[in-house]
Order: sequence, then C-alpha cells, then structure tokens
Amino acid sequence: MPFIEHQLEVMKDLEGLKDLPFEAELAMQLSTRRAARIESWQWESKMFRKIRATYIDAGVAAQVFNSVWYPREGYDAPLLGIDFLSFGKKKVLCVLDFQPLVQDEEYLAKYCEPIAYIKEKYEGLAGQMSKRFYDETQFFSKQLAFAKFDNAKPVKSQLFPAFKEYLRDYLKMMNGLVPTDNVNEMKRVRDLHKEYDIYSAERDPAVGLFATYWGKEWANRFTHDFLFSDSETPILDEEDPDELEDVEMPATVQDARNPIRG
Ligand code: BLA
Repeated sequence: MPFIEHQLEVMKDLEGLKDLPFEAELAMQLSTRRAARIESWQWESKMFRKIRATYIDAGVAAQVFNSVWYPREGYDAPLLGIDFLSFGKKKVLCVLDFQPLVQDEEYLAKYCEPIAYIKEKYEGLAGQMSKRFYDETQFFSKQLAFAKFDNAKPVKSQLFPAFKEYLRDYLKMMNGLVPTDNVNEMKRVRDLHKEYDIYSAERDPAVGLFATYWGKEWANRFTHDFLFSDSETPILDEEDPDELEDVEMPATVQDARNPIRG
C-alpha cells in the first residue's frame, strides 16, 4: 500500500490528470473462494495516454502492486513497468523497469542507461529473471531492477527507495522530452505499445493467480480487457474442464492458495 500511496502522490502533479473509467466488474472483485480483494484504477494525463494500477490484498498470503505507465504516442519513451509481489512474506518478487520499446543501442543509451546509477546503489535489486516466462531481450532493459527475497526487510530498505528514485527519474526524463506530431512516428509508437500488450498478455504468469481467486473467465477478461487491453481476448472453451491446467501455476502461487482467514 505505501507504494500505491507514493505513486498517487507523485501523480497528483501530472498536468491534466483524469480518471479513465472502465468496467466495474474489472475494477474491483472480492473472492468468494479465499479472503482476497483486487482493485484497479486507470488514468490519463496530458503526457500519458494511460496509467493503470492494480492492488491485490489477500492479507499475508498475497500482496501485489502492479502498474504500467504508457506515454502518449508523441513520445517514443519506455513504458514504466512495475510488478511487486509478496506471498506469505517469505517470497517477495520485485520487478521494476523503464521498459524499452526497441532494443537499439542509441535508444537504450538515451532512455534507460541514465538510471544505471540507481540500480548500482541497491545490490539486492541486481537479480536476473528466469527464462520461464519472459525474454529479457524484449521490452526489458539492463536497468531492470529485479529481486527475489525470502523476507520482507529489503522491501523497505531497498525496493521502496529505488521505486521512488525510478519514478522521480522517469518523470524527470518525460518532462525533458518534446513530443513529436509526426503521424507516422506516432503510429510506429502506438504499434509498439500494442506489441508490448500482446507480448505481455501471452507471457504474464498472473493469469493462473487470478484464476485461483476469481475464476478463469474473469482472469481471462481482466488480463486481455484491462491489463493488456490491446491484446485480443481469446474465447475460452467452457466445455473443456482441463483448460485451467494449461495455465502454468508458478510455485509461489501455490503458497498464495492457502487461505489465511478460514
Ligand atoms: C513474474 N508476475 C510474476 C509472477 C507472478 C506475477 C505470479 C511469477 C512469480 C514466480 O512464480 O516466479 C504476477 N503479474 C502478476 C500480477 C499482475 C501481473 C498479479 O501483471 C497484475 C496485477 N510483470 C508485469 C510488469 C512487468 C512484469 C509490468 O506485470 C515488468 C516490469 C515482469 N513479472 C515480471 C517478471 C517476472 C514476473 C520479469 C519474473 C519472471 C521470472 O523470473 O521468471
């Protein structure tokens, strides 16, 4: 929650900040299966075509803050990607990056490398993602702050300060840019955003977690209609009882399955 509060505080200074309403059923759900709540928000501003954020509160069993900032099409800047998860306090996963739209050296030097100094300060955030879900050479930078902790301590001592600095530098960078009004360039950027959504929707291991709490139909819609809304929503085969088994359930999610309060 302190992460969301900080993000909201920072967002207050965005020019033209407005709520972007979306389907109520996707914006909030309680779980009838386990004690859990998922709530999401979406905004736009003069500089961002979309900022979305999600908070999952399943008590100690699962705490999640997930957010993506999509600049307007006139900016070819990286997206700000945030995925912080804690399962039972003993499995803490932190993923934070200026997510590059392309992997050209010049682009990375301009947009991602300037924050290398932040990552260098926090040794604990220098971990490497596995190859199980994502491909680190697509939509991720070398400045990806990545960590798996077995306790909650580094969340306060490393992740929170790093998060504040990434957010501060992201906005400083954005504020220093002059957006283009070249329609071809804007279309190129929009297409890359779409590619990001398709790529992420295909790989995000969250779908299994959502299905555990809120069922696979909702999980499918939430992933494709809200989280990565430029991706196509696949039609689920209601007749296939094994369909959920196709979704890989990460080990940490198994822990989140233990109901904490009855
Ligand atoms: C990993 N993200 C995960 C995992 C889960 C989620 C369950 C796997 C944990 C594990 O077993 O190792 C959960 N993802 C979520 C949730 C949401 C979500 C709950 O989107 C939404 C509310 N993921 C992102 C964004 C980034 C991201 C924006 O959503 C980029 C900053 C990255 N998630 C990301 C990476 C991993 C991950 C890199 C770890 C992959 C690995 O090491 O295998």
